[in-house]
Amino acid sequence: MEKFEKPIYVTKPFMPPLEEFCEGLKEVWDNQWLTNNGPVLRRYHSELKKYCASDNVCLFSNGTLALQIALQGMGISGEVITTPFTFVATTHSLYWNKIRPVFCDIEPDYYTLDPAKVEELITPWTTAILAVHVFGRPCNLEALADIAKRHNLALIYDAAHAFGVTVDDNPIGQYGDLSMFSFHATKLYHSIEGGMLTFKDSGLCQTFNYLKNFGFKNETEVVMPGTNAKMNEMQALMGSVMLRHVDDLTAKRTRVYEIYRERLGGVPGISFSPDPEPNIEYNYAYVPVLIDEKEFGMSRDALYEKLKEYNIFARRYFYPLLNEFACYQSVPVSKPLTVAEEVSRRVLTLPTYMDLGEDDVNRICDVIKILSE
Ligand code: T4K
Repeated sequence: MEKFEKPIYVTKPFMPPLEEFCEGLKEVWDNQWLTNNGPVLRRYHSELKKYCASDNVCLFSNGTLALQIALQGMGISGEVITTPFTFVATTHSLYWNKIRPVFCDIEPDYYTLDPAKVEELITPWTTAILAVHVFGRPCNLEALADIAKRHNLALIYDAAHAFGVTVDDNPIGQYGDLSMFSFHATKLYHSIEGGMLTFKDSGLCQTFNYLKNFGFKNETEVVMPGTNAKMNEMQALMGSVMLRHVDDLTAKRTRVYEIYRERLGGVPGISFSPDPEPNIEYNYAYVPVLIDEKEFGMSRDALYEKLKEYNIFARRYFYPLLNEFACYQSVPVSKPLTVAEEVSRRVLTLPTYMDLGEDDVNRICDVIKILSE
């Protein structure tokens, strides 16, 4: 089996038609306005409000700062129950707010926070649950909302992967008190870099706007020690142009996922998550599979390395678990993280992106099948 001529990465950003972007660039040039709540950003903001069916939408330079500011603006402190199976930025946002992460295990089907294990971790210092719709799969929304309500905790979702996902026809950002979306270049939908918060309490809007703009109320008044986390006009332009393509992007990733499922679903030692419930619209942003070393005949790590020989660069999202990183090793883990450890050891995220041809997806499957024999 020939190796791919060019590297196949886990993802590639979608570049919208250059004419569409250039048309917008002309406007930016004419405006001579590049950042600080410019006209393109204001228009994009309105487009997103409509898309998210929410009045409470706030834009940021990236998802990490959006989440950091969300926690600060909501006054979250003490301890927060969260997942170790996510990108480091989730926990870093707690750290930057001097909040102690309390790592809780995940459930085995969709790898999201396991509500059955949350309650036993609540202490008098717990102020919030920070759950992640990892790979765009919605958390157990009802169970987490019930726990948060009974214990008077804020419920915050890291929805970095979940743009475009709906539950009962509601955009996913409408669940919980607040959700953060990442518009990083590697995401299904992007604004080069970017982040968005959607939230229930409209009173937070003003606070977030202060926090992302140095705390300025006007030219002479600074009402809080904010930072600089503003989205600029180029990002807003890219985001706005990309919105026109989001349905096609999702359709393509759905098709890619289907091919992987069809071709690899029956291979011994490779497993996929169960299909979503009928009330959920996925975005199929990622293609995570679990490798069972015994059945597949090769460990996840061996497969990951072997694929590189074919110029296929899959990723081990999310390995290691966050509590295993040097900077979080001192965080005590009071309950076993059995499922998270197992999933993190076995997960492999396969390439998916708009420009990945169906022939290439089939070829990746052929390589994996050959390696399994
Ligand atoms: N919460 C969660 C759950 C997240 O997953 C993330 C980000 C955040 C919070 C924070 O949001 P942001 O602050 O980023 O908005 C990537 C992304 O950089 C990161 O945004 C993302 N999660 C994470 C899951 O993936 P890396 O370290 O894997 O990126 P990198 O540079 O290795 O890119 C992956 C592949 O994409 C490369 O092998 C090649 C390809 N690529 C990448 C870029 C940037 C391109 O082809 N072109 C490009 O421009 O983290």
